[in-house]
Amino acid sequence: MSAPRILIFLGPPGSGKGTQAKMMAERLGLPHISLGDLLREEVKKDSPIGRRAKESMNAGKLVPDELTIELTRQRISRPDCRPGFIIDGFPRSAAQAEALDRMLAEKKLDLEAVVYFRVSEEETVKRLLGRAQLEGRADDNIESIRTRFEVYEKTTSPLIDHYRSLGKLAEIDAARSIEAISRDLARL
Ligand code: B4P
Repeated sequence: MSAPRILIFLGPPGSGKGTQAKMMAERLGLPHISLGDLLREEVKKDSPIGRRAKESMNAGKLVPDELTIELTRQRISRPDCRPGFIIDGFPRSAAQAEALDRMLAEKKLDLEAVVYFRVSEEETVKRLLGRAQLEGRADDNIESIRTRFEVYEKTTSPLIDHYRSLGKLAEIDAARSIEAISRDLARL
């Protein structure tokens, strides 16, 4: 049996990591784990996690690490993750990266690669404002988008160097069309 394939998709809000993670997961027959989607489900259910997460999410801030770490731990322990998984939106902080390292080590699993979606703030703001008109997501408004970008720069972007130093980083020019990016990813 081949080793489980574990891929992390990392990038600023609106970089297309969610879009591409979903497509690649379908192509490889692996589960796609989106922390944003998992959290939005909790909010919809009005669960204790959802109630704690809602305010931070709408404001574009990170929800507390302990919630996302617990959600991730539960999700990756499900049997469908045995052949591997593609995770987007986690880790988003040094504490989350350390927790994920520990979870993988406990399961004796190796991280295959971290795909970093490189794109400017200007381009992603345009995309997210476009999505706001189509889907009306509570956090797709200009204030929340700016905050999400600031949080990304300060707390999440240091993970790029961390994974680069581990030799795990694969960088992708995410300022192009969905199809062009998808073609590049298929060659990974
Ligand atoms: P997410 O749901 O992850 O939201 P996001 O960062 O904005 O990314 P999303 O996946 O939606 O966008 P994508 O790049 O696919 O998180 C939402 C909130 O949840 C966070 O702000 C935070 O509060 C909380 N949260 C989530 N994870 C957390 C964690 N680990 N710790 C703490 N808090 C956490 O881009 C999507 C848009 O761009 C789409 O509209 C798509 O159509 C468009 N698009 C994609 N590719 C494109 C392309 N190549 N060209 C043009 N448009 C494109």
